[in-house]
Amino acid sequence: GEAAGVAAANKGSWSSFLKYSLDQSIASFSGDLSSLTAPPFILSSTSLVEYSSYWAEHPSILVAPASEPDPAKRALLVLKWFLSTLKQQYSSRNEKLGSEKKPLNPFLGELFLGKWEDEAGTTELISEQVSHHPPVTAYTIWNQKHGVRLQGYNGQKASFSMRTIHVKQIGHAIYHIDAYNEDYLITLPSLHIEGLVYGAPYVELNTRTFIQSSSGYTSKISYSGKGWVSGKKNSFTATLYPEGKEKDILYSIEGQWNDTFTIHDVKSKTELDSYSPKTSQVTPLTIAPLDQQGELESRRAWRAVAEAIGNGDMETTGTEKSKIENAQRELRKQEKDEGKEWERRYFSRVEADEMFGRLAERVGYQVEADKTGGLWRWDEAKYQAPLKEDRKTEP
Ligand code: CLR
Repeated sequence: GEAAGVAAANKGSWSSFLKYSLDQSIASFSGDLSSLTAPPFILSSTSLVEYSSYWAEHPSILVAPASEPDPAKRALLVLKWFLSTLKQQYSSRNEKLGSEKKPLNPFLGELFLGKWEDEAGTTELISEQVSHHPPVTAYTIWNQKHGVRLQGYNGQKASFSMRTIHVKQIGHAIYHIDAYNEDYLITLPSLHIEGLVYGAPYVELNTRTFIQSSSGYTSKISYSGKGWVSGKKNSFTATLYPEGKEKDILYSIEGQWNDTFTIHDVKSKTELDSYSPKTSQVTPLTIAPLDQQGELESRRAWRAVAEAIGNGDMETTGTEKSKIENAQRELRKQEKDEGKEWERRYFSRVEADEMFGRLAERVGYQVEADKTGGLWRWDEAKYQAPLKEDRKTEP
């Protein structure tokens, strides 16, 4: 029947996609995932600039550390929040759409703005594409009531092996609590795409990441596909210890980041808490209606493309995409002629600051600013400044 036909067609596309990907890897693939040609049914109508919102779909878990007076427990709450975001970050598309998808490649200056309103008060999001070649997204998420701000940026570097796409994330996040003037440096996991040969790609995390606090605590999270403890996918183990004393573990967390994990107090050998991202409620993000969005806002800018993808109309998808790409090319040409550079709306390049440098050194984190067009930070002054006449980007 029709379904079998579709399946066969998909299989065809998959094998040619795989073959193409492998050819590319052999013929010096640049590592830029946006240059990958994926089969139509794997295209998402969501731009990568939207993915920053995965950091805060549980606002009350994000702000919880701000009301904890004990610094070690505070660091534990930051770790718990980080772990609670992983399911949203890495397996939500899989669950909602049936497989991992290839996001739209954001244009330079593309914005995604929104807020979450719930029992935690108002939590706000600004996400901006700060580089196109290579693609880099910067974001900040803050809650004024609780005095918490997250900011970060990331790009990806990809490579192929026989059946897998390996993705290294370049960038980091910083979580700040006003009340304690405390910073947490968060490093990002590497990942790979599994299930490609079955035409059902999904993300698996690997390697390890760190959360280093300015108050002197380190969290180390180790990811393993099929856990060595449980044999289940999406497994991890995490330990929290005073910096420099890796053997002196205070708390440990283990389980699956897309299922259940448990938190232990190692000294007293007690289970403190367990958490299941499956049963915890996410707060939906509110964004402005399309007609009230600025021209640089993602959903408005990509509207025609998203509609065409939704209709499975690849020809219109192509022409509408080209319109955006050509306009961008024209802009870059103009800037070049005028010897100017596109001014980022909310973020600026900085030299590494002292606090950040110290935290990075603690966990052996290397800033690869050359691979992300710079080290990007939220620019409060830009945020406060009135909009320029020619940049009516917001409602
Ligand atoms: C972006 C930053 C987020 C976490 C995150 C989750 C999934 C990643 C995505 C990042 C980058 C783009 C990504 C995606 C999974 C698949 C997709 C690597 C790191 C690539 C471009 C799609 C390749 C096409 C296959 C599905 C065939 O905080």
